[in-house]
Amino acid sequence: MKKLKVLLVQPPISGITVKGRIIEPLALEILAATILPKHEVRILDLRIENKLKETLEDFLPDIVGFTCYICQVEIVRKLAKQTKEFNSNIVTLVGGEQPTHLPEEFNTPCIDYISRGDGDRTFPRLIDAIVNNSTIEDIPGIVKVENGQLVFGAEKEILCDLSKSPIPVRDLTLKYRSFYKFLGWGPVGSLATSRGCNYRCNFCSIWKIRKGVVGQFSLDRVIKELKIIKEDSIYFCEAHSFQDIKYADALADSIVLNHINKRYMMYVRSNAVINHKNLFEKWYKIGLKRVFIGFEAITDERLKGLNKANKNDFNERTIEILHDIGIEIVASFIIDLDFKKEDFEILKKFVLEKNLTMPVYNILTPLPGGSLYDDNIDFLKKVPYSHFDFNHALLSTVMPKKEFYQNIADLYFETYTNDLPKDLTVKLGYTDEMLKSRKAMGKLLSRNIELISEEEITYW
Ligand code: B12
Ligand code: SF4
Repeated sequence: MKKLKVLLVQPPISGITVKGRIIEPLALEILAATILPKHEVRILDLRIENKLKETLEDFLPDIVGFTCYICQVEIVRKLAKQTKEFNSNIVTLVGGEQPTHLPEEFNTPCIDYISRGDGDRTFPRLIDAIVNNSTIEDIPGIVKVENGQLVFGAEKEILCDLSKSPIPVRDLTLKYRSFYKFLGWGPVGSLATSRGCNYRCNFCSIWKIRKGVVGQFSLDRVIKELKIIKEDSIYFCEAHSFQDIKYADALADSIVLNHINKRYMMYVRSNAVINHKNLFEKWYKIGLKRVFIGFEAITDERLKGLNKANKNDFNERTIEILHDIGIEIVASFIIDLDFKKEDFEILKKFVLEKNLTMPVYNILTPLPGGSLYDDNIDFLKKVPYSHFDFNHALLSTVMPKKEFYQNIADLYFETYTNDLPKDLTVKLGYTDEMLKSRKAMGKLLSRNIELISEEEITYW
């Protein structure tokens, strides 16, 4: 079989406030693993080096594949166009979250194939089909773009048995790895212990895209990856890492047994913290120093409305427990479109009183796969994809738009420039320099929101 040159591309960062969060392109490293050494593969990370043209000239690929989230649709279409302009014989592919939801958005002459769902097993079959010029009809999730029409293959695959997923080829991102960082931690390596989520929050697309199925990687596999990853800091790339408590407990034991000394950050839910405090203490001892928690709201009524299956009391107690242990919390809150001045005030008071050190305020954003999106689809089609970054109010707000944004900007400013109690900063290991950069970050985040407001966008 002919050996092809395959270039896999991570698009540049779009939207705001994500500049300090660059995680290794796990999807591309996995895809590469499925076709190596049969074919030659390169990964181009455009978040770090803006060199599509140079790479095309230097590598002369036969195939170029792009991964794509919602806010990257326009940029990926543009990159595919540049690729075809360079050489129209290059076969272009796009896959990932957004093409899985809305393949029709990629129906352009610059794109040849769209991949929906997990690519672990389908990608090598697609490459074979391209080499052999054979039909894609029986390949799960593959869509061919043909004369302006989308020709669909078999139903997309959601991989449940993750033993079928190869280990990401991290050597392909060697030259970028020192740039992978996450909110002050870096360089950061990344891995997953699971895919999918058991919960059913109605604003979230994670469980929907995987049809509610959760898959778990074996403990051996995770330990193997931890040993492969050279970086001392690890980002667990998944919905949340304590879905299976027995597994999380056993993983902690294996980490100790294997003498792995790293520090970890992971997504968790507050009910896991409340119900398994001891496990968090155990994990803290082996390196868990930061968690991301979607608190979302601070009233039971709003939590119920989001189907979060959680209580505010849990959230409050979680903060106390984690701060007491010494684990930093990146706490995200949803700014609902019906927010009024008093809602902002109550939220600000809560964050300040609880001494949350890293709050994130996400504007409720309709995502494909969710009812808020479906109910407003005609209107949302007019909104640029680059604005789906959780920092733009895409639907109408109860407050006048400018005031709404100003309140978010004020929230960022005031909840980052506050002084924190000394005992807490000592527990969390914050140095004076870190405290200074926290304040600077708050000012920057606040200014970013003001800039969006000044753009005077009128969708509605
Ligand atoms: C890690 C992560 C990030 C990282 C970035 C990682 C990266 N490499 O870019 C950070 C934290 C920076 C981030 C930021 C954002 N993220 Co994010 N993120 C995730 C998370 C937690 C995991 C994604 C992941 O790596 N999965 C593991 C890989 C292996 O899976 P995968 O990407 O789906 O890839 C598989 C298939 O899709 C397919 N595939 C993927 N690409 C390709 C390409 C080809 C050619 C083929 C054939 C197949 C293929 O094969 C892969 C293997 O099976 C998910 C939530 C979740 N739990 O899934 C959200 C998620 C992907 N993010 C989301 C969003 C909205 C964002 C933001 C826009 C908003 C925000 N503020 O968070 C920003 C924008 C970033 C930007 N580039 O501008 C949404 C995407 C929704 C959508 N429809 O696109 C998700 C689903 C979360 C959600 N809220 O619903 N994110
Ligand atoms: S918001 Fe978190 S807990 Fe809720 S469904 Fe999404 S990933 Fe699961």
